[in-house]
Amino acid sequence: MRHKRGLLSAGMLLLASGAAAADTVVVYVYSNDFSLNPRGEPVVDAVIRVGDTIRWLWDGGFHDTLSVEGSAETWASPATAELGFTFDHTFTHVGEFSYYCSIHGYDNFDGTAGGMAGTITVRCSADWDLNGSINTLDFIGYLNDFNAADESADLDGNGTINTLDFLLYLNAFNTPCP
Ligand SMILES: [Cu+2]
Repeated sequence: MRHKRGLLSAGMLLLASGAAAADTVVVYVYSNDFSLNPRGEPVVDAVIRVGDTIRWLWDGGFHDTLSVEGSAETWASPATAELGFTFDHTFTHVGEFSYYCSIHGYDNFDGTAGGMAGTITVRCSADWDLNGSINTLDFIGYLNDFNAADESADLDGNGTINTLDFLLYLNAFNTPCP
């Protein structure tokens, strides 16, 4: 009886802590681009999951990062040339979000930006392979990371990977993705 009650409260805890642990993804800011790669390497825009944080890292030059007008995700960093300066924004909406540097780029006022500009693409949390659709491959991908005890499988972010993390993934997988 005691044991049963314990299981029940574990289940309620699970419902209460639906938010998955999230990653922080670094985007380099340099003259004149935004990229997952440091300067000199191919420019790649970030693709993340809902709840993840983008950390822009100043890597040379005087820049800022601003969301375009009308964006469901809004942020505005200070303009600075300080090497190693960082600015964080946590994304809570699924979609593709354009942004720009107001010194070397511009807002097109149609949801896009030009010049020194980039996009952050935000996928649903069950989209494990980040390809824009949720299917068996995502499930298998999570299962692989779970079995490999990969840190990314620790969805409740408590430092251990166990059944509760698996259930969190299952919940996300069964939740419709906009
Ligand atoms: Cu700039």
